[in-house]
Amino acid sequence: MWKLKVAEGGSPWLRTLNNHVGRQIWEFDPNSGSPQDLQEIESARQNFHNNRFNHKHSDDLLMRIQYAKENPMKQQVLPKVKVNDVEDVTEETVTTTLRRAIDFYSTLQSHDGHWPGDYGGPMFLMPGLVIALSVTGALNAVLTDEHRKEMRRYLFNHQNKDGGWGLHIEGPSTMFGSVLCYVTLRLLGEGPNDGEGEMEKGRDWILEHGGATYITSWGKMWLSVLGVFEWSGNNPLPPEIWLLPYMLPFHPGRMWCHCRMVYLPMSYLYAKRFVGPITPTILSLRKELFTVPYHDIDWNQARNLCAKEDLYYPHPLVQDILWASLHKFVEPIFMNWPGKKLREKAVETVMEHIHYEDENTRYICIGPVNKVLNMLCCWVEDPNSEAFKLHLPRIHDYLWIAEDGMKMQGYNGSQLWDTAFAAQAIISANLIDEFGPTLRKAHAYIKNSQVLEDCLGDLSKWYRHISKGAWPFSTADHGWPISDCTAEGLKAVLLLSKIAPEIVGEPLDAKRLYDAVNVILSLQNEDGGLATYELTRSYKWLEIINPAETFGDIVIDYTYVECTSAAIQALATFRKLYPGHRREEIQSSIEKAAAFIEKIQDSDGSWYGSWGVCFTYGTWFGVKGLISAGKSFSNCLSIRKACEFLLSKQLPSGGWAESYLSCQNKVYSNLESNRSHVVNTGWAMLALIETEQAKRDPTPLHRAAVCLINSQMENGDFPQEEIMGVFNKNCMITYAAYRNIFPIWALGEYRQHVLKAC
Ligand code: LAN
Repeated sequence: MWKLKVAEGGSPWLRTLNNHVGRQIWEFDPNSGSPQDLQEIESARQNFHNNRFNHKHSDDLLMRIQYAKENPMKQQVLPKVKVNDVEDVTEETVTTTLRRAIDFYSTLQSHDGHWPGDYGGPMFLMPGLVIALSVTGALNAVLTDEHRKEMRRYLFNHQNKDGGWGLHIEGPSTMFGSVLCYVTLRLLGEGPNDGEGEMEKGRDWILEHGGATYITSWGKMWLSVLGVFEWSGNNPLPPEIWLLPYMLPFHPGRMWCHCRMVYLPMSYLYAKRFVGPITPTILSLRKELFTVPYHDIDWNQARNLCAKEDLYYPHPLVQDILWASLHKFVEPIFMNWPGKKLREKAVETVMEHIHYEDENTRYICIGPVNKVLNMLCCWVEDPNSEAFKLHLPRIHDYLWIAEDGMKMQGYNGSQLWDTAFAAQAIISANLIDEFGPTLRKAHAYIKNSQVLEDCLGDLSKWYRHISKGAWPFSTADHGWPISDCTAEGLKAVLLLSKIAPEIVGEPLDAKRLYDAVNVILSLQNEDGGLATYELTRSYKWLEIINPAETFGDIVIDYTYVECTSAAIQALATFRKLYPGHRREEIQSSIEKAAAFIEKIQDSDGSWYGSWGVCFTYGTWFGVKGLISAGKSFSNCLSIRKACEFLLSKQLPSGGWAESYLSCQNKVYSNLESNRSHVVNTGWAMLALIETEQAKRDPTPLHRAAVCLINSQMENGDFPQEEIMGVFNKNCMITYAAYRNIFPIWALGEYRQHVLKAC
């Protein structure tokens, strides 16, 4: 049976700062699992498969099955509450719902205090891993038969009815998703005509849409590495860009860290024109993926082809001119003497940056894309290198298994983020005595995950911001500091510090709080807003050189309502407890941030959320930021407009439900069928409660509460509905913990601030 292991090492090649706190790894143990366990898992898999076209999101059941055995509920499960209308919503019904919800959610907490969970969603990540491992010959050594079987299960489960695969689990078929998933299945041992026609259907989709020459630029790069595409069919990624002076606005050091970190190893592979071994499978793929014989393909034309299904951010003409000139005139210089000398130097510099990133993240790397690219580069540099060996065990940090199969996640988890939210949600319910032990463990996790040191060496040489005092999104070993993770981490520890230490443990040292405040202040931009990991270092117009057709807004680190609001909330909470520390700076930072938030509000009263779906998420942050800055419904027009906006979107059922299409199209869209979604309902409720809606008219809140109470399942869990996370405007990502956190948080606030106040 598959077993989730938390906070364990197990390989001499693993490095850690804190005994692997937060690390989550799945291992297959053929000898464990009673026949009943195995039967339960098997039926979960069957159910998923049977309903896969209606319910595309898995329910994270393997973890739930395991944890139900390991951490049984302490109390007898209270009977489920059912309310027929707003009259039935009493303090008692809400309290019972909350008890059931937190009791259940506590059983999902692991011994190190965090809540493990699925962070899958995107479909283009596992292909990178499988391609990188294939070309290095390590595939079968790193991934067991069971891993590969579960990966195939996942890919088949997420094949769309039309035969193709999407960019993410809920998306329509794209060339990027289809070609990469098809190729991955082939590398995992599936024959071109195996199964019951699935492979054939996949191939048909690809060929009917023009064949693999129409894949996006990232796909072209992967296929070139694998040997089923020519490097001359790629637009140039010259590593020499790293040698240019930082002064230039397009210097990679000024780009968004994710963009910089992904194009860094890509430029190495491009410069080397690295191609893996040409095996019979590769030769066969060259026949399977294209509409014309491989040797007749016009590679120069292929550089700019892209299927219309994939085109979210079409290249502007200037970009195509730029790539064409680099391709025709500049590349030949670097490929031949004496330009070649400069290329060698550039490649060396790029490799230094790769090693720096690997070392400073203990080989986890900032994300799943640069993780596998860096690993491949280390192998290309030296197949016997220590660096490559250090990379291998960290692959497992990215893999997750649920009833839909094994997936590669968008990060090495969302540990800190979920734990910081969960702690705030549970505190809001004000049932501290009952759930003290849960909060104590969560507190420990948050304290253990703060980043205590800056990265090594001269930070500016490596284009790194300070990290000391920050919180990461996942684990301290990952270690990249993030503005709003720091803010949410700080908020959580500050709230916990107000509870008796006998219950929740000792509070964090003030010095460490000051460090966190320092990080937040250091991340505020001139315009008052905060971006994700660093300051905004260049201009919006740089987006014209974004070569990734499927992603929007990736070139620089933009300012976001979420990050800015979280910073205000954290600073305002801190100020109440430590009024003397950096008083004026904090005051002016909050004012500037609040002004920024007001400025970026849409005219309809909403805020666009970039990292959650979408206007309900952004508006929750917008409102909460302004209120934390001291504004209120009566003195702030922005807040009044926001309320009006949210109320106008409430569904007849009493809930809210936003579709991922809101993110792509930047227009509020309900989910089909007008059902409500527990997570959107939670966000909208939280925002409205914040504005003291209860004093004006509590009915919308009562109706929303009915909706959440009735959604709760028999065991206290909440249902997993549509995917609720997003990045780069167009790609969805799973936040498996949100289904528990936000109903708890919203009902908790509702109980305290609506029912008790009414
Ligand atoms: C994340 C995850 C966390 C997220 C929040 C902290 C929630 C957000 O408020 C700020 C942005 C941030 C840090 C974020 C940015 C984009 C990430 C890193 C991700 C969504 C996780 C995966 C994604 C990354 C870019 C995926 C890899 C794909 C590429 C296009 C490089």
